[in-house]
Amino acid sequence: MKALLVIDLQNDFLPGGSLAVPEGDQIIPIVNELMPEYDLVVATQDWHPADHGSFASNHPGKEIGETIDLGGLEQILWPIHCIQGSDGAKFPDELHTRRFDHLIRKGSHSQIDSYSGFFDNRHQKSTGLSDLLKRKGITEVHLVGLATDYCVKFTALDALQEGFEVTLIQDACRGVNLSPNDVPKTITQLKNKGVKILKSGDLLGPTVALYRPIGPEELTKLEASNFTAWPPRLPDQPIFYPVLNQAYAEQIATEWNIRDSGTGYVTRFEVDRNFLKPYPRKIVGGSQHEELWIPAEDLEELNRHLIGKIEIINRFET
Ligand code: VGL
Ligand code: ZN
Repeated sequence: MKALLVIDLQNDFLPGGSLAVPEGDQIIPIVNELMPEYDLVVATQDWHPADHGSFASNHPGKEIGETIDLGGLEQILWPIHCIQGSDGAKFPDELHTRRFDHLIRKGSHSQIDSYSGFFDNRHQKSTGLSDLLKRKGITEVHLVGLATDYCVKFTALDALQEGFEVTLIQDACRGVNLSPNDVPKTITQLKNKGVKILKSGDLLGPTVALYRPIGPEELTKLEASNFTAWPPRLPDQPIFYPVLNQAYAEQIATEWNIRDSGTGYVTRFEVDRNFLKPYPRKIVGGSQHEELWIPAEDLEELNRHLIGKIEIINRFET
């Protein structure tokens, strides 16, 4: 079983934030696309009290970027960031946070920093992440988020030590680069320790499986195309909404199609992933409810990008 660990993808680390990681915002759509592929998604959140020892402003006379001794450990001083409950500590609106199964907060003790999602920097207090993953049967973790050269790096190292197979998804991470080559150095160091370095394209297949609930009338039209094309939308249906989860399609088929026509069917079809990239994905209702919004006028183009036939995978009746 595989888990995706989404590290510190918080407003303060994004462009415009107090500790902005260059291009940090560019990873958000990639993380959104990756999350549905995993058995478990765990997010970490840097979560500091106002008097945190990693803030330069809490050490009069010290500057951001300087190093001090904090309780016997070397500590880099940062701008004020990710204060508990602040907007800067929140996740950006575009991130599909309803895909998170668990949230781990770290850095809450004022006298010790916590870069890793597993342990504080002294390696004394556990966040519970390792036990949680093991309890869920996870043997492999994939890492995305911010920042490559700090929190992602130390989370990866602890994950190895905890016995997980570890992969870093390079295009879904960005680093601070306090010194110009910190990110490439981090990547080399992690690779040498046994972390696999991949790109999101290596993990996301060439197609996306989509699901759509239908009633008997639409089934007849699908049959007429030998299950190779979606019929044109009606004038009052400006958008075609396939969904990304089988469970959600089944719920709609039972709640709506049965009520309207006595029978509901669930279809599954595969579409070229690149073709779907520009269309917005919307999370509606609960965490299972991810829809793709395709304008009716693009439906023929969608039909040209179907890979294989439209299948009927389920039938529901009253
Ligand atoms: C981080 C610096 C300070 C990180 C957190 O998320 O990488 N970096 N606090
Ligand atoms: Zn921090």
